[in-house]
Amino acid sequence: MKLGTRKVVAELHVMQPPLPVTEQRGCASKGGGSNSSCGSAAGQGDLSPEVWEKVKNHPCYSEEAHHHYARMHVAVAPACNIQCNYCNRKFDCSNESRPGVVSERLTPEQAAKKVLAVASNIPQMTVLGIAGPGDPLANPEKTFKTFELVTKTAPDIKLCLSTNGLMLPDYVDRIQALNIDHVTITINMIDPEIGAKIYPWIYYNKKRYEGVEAARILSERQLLGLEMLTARGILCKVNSVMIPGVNDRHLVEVNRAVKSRGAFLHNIMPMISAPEHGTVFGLAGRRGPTAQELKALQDSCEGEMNMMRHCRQCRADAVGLLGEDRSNEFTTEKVMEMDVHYDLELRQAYQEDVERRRAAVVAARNAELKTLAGSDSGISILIAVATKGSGRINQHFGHAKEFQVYEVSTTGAKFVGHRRVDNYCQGGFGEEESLETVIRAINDCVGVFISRIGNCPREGLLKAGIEPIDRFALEYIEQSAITYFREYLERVRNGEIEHRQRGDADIRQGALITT
Ligand code: CLF
Ligand code: SF4
Repeated sequence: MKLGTRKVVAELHVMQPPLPVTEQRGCASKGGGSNSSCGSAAGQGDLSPEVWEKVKNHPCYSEEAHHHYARMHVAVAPACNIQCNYCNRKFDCSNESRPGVVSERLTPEQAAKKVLAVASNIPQMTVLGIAGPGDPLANPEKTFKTFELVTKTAPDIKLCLSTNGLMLPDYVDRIQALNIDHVTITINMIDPEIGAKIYPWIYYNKKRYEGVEAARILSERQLLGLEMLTARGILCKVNSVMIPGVNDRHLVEVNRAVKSRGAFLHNIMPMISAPEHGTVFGLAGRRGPTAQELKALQDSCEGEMNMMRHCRQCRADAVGLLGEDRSNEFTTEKVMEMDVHYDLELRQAYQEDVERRRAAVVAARNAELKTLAGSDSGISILIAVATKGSGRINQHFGHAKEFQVYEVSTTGAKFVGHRRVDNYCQGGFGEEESLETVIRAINDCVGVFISRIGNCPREGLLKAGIEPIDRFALEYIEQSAITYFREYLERVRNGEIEHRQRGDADIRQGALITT
């Protein structure tokens, strides 16, 4: 944006009124959570050495790590023992990215071979997760057999499990014995009346339960499982799906309940509910939250415990950095033909190099942050960033399938979310329709950082009041964001721009990724 002497109107993102705070159920931490900072953004200094060792290269448990390290899922668990009204498991859909969707189901043996193949080709892949497409603990033998096989052949890979929690108390000992150090439980309610609106039925102890009774059993089992795991020192993350009009306000209570039981991290995710997904909520026209509704809820819970904001609601067969999907490179057919050489030393050497690059990102951010020392301003802005990883602004506007969103203030640049989009440049041409969806997705941001951008989208963004910023191409994200913010404050102070509220933004409900 050319500034000159022209007065430019910059807008502040909409600040929602805080959600009402309900009565606290007790917050005696069992050691999992910390209020010191956003847990997923917490650095080494915020955590005990033991916990840091567990999270430092886990892309979901550490926001900082997610720029550098990858995870993979293997889809060995097809069956589920409950029904969620936002779920419809689907197969053979390679360009749809949301939980429950996979292209292939694998046997434990196929899965173990796939893990070795991916680990050999992507040395920064540090975590194997089993997350479906059904519930891993409704398929315990396949799940645990897979973990056993991987532990034998690739001992450096962290094991991670994601479950609805119904069967969790029965398998805690087995989880501990297998050194599964990270467990996610999806907890959407602690009030069975609300649960009855989310779960039509569960299947438990060879019996089908419905309504409030089903939700009560599920909730009791989830909270018991969480307590048993945290008592054993296993890091637990709680995922909650934000369903406007059903559990949105209630999730503040859920947050307190899981914090008091020692959960390390709380991940409140937007419900994905397009009618074409065929879910009960989607077909009924129930909408997911807007970007600012989600952020307001996450912000209101942040004082209580560490919040995760970088979840990508992955497929059950996702491979790669969060936000990228390389599963098509590792289909069963391709994996079975691969000549796999698992080289532990090579992986470790690569990861040492990743750590050096990561330390450089942090050092650059901290140095830049010092330039804001003494700045006294209540202003904060949101910016969007196109990145392919490594903490750098290294993606062309037209190629971005998602934008990472940072909140920047005098305290620094904080990752607060991501917005999935249809990439603007398709087949070498810009798509007007795609530009509109991009603008709607980052409408609450004052600017978008990209490595390059064409004239047409540049003009479209400017018209929408979003500044395209390509002068930090290939630089570090947080360092550049702080530099930009310092200059932004100067422009506000000298009257070049006026700082005021921007509107809300869309969360892409279709959640489609084009190949
Ligand atoms: Fe997979 Fe989940 Fe483990 Fe991560 S995903 S089992 S904790 S390795 Fe991560 Fe994906 Fe969000 Fe899950 S971004 S959906 S939180
Ligand atoms: Fe779907 Fe998971 Fe719910 Fe089962 S627990 S119905 S797989 S979202």
